[in-house]
Order: sequence, then C-alpha cells, then structure tokens
Amino acid sequence: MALLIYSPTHPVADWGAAIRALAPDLDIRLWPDMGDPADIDVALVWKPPAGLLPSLPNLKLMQSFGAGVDGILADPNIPRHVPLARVVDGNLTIGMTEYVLLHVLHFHRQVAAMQQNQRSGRWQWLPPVAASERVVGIMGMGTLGCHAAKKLVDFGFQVAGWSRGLKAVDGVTSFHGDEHLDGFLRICNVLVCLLPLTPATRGIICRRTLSLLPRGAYVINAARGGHVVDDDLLHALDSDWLSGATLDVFNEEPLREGHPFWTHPKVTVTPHNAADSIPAQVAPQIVDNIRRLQAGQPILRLVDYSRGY
Ligand code: NDP
Ligand code: OXD
Repeated sequence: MALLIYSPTHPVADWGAAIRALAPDLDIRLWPDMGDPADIDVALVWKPPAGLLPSLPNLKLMQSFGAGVDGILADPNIPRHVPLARVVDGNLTIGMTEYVLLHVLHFHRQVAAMQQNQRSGRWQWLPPVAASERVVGIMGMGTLGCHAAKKLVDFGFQVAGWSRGLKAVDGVTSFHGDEHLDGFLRICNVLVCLLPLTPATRGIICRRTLSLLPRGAYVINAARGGHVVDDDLLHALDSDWLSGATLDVFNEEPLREGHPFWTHPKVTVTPHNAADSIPAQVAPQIVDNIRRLQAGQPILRLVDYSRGY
C-alpha cells in the first residue's frame, strides 16, 4: 500500500517518520518523489495543488493533515467517490480551547489597556467586569466549539453557541440555523469563530453581521481567514464599533507584508497556530484509517461532501 504525503507547511519528513514507525510495511512517498501516480492508494495532504488528487487514478482514501478540509475541497475536481477523512484529536482540541481562553481572558481582563498604561508609566485602576456579565458566543459548535464552550462555562462566562443543528450543552444557550444568527450575534460581547469554511460560511464576518454585535464587542477568528471580509472588520475596528480582534487565520497566508492587520493597534495577529496537528499524536489515527481501508472496515472521521465539512 503506497501513501503519498504532500503539504506546503507541515514537516513532511517528520510525518513520514511518525507513520513509518507505526506502519513499517507502508510504501511512503514524500512529494515530489511520488513515482508512478498509479501506485498511490492513500494521500495525506494539506492544501494540495489543484490537479494533484485527480491525477491519482487508484486513490482509495484522502486524509487531511488537519481538522479543516477546505484546502482539499478547493479543487473542484477531487475524486468525490473517494472517502475524505479529517483529523479529530484530543490534543488539538485542547490547544484550540487554550487559544480561545487565552484571548477571551486577554479581552475580559483588559490586558491591552494595562499594557498601554505600563508603557506610559501610568497607574490606573480599571473597573472590573464579572465574567457572568459577558456573553461569549461561539460560531461553530462542533468538536472544537463544544469543548471551548464548556471551559468558558466553567470560568463563569455566559456562553452562547451557533450551529446548523440545535445543541444541548450544559450551561450554553444554543442558537441554530440562518434564521437565528442575528439573535445570536446581538448578545455576543465576544464572538469566537470556529466554523468550517464552506460556501455557506465564507464571508460570514462582514459589515452586516459585525453591526449586529453589541458596541465594544471583541472578535476572535481561529477558523479560516475566508470567514472574514477584511475591509469590513477594519471598518468596524476603526469606527470604534469593535474594541479589538484576535486573528489566527487570514484570507492570504502568510499574511502579506504591509497588511493593515500587522500594525493595527486593536488587532492581535498569530500565525495560524491556534491548534496544530502534531505528528506523534495524530499519526496513530491516520494509520488506523489505512488499516481500516486494508481490512475493508469503515473509515473514521469522514467528511460529508454534501455539507462540505
Ligand atoms: P466540526 O465539523 O466538528 O464542527 C463544525 C461546526 O460548525 C458544527 O457545529 C456545525 O454545525 C457548524 N456549522 C457548519 N456550517 C454551518 C453553517 N452554515 N451554519 C451554522 N453552523 C455551521 O469542526 P471542528 O470543530 O473540528 O473544526 C472547525 C474548524 O476549525 C475547522 O474546519 C478548521 O477550519 C478550523 N481549525 C482551525 C485551526 C487553527 O489552528 N486555526 C485548527 C483546527 C481547526 P452542526 O454541528 O449543526 O453540523
Ligand atoms: C486545521 C488547522 O484545520 O490547523 O487543523 O487549521
């Protein structure tokens, strides 16, 4: 069984080594040393170039390096009769929750104002706001959103979640569907985006939706840059409608030199590292899926092509 590994950003040799350690029988090929495309049974990929996956005539499984699969589905010609699996990993989930808590607390505890005061040598007491007075709203109540929501509840925040289907998570007010999006947004003092990027969610953080947030709200986007209309977010920040934003993902990655987000005083930029797939932790589930394929058993963590996630 031959496994092709392609990623422009992951350390592919490390991934190859982690998989080989668990499955020495696999014929692992690191792009561009693919050999005959007809040999490839399984492709472990991240943002593959258009045409790569369609060029593999005997492909039996596509496996994403990460939780999101938008970079794979971006090629309209991928073979949709072939199953596509994504990563669901406990450590990645914890990493995302750390990221969300870090930046919610950064806003909640007014860290930016205190840092500014420190730079000015100014001792200023800032009136506290109780966590119970803030509503943190999570767009996307899937694996990542639900985990983060539960921890935010533990910290005493009011927590709301928005997803396609209604959710029952203790302490979380559930909103669902397009018809309840506006009502959800109107109560969010902090808006956290953990949606997959699909045609339905592209550009969802835009002038209209930002205008529905309460004045002074804070936005955290740890999902995909394509969820945000950059100019609309900049307008909401510059007009003092929003108090700030933390952005881990961007329409163009790496964020281009000179982009206003780099130097905006209200924006925190992180380099798409909210939650990473780590080879030693994720390789076992990839090998498990390959073994399942070999044994004719169901593949796990499958993407639903009709939903796009
Ligand atoms: P899941 O598939 O588990 O959850 C997705 C959630 O989004 C579900 O609750 C789903 O609703 C909801 N959703 C999807 N489409 C819509 C819609 N049109 N309207 C309302 N809700 C919708 O994904 P994960 O939680 O595992 O991951 C989410 C995303 O996070 C990934 O797709 C990826 O892009 C991003 N990510 C970013 C990382 C980073 O480092 N920055 C790391 C890992 C992931 P329902 O439950 O009803 O189906
Ligand atoms: C992912 C990511 O989708 O790291 O896993 O962005």
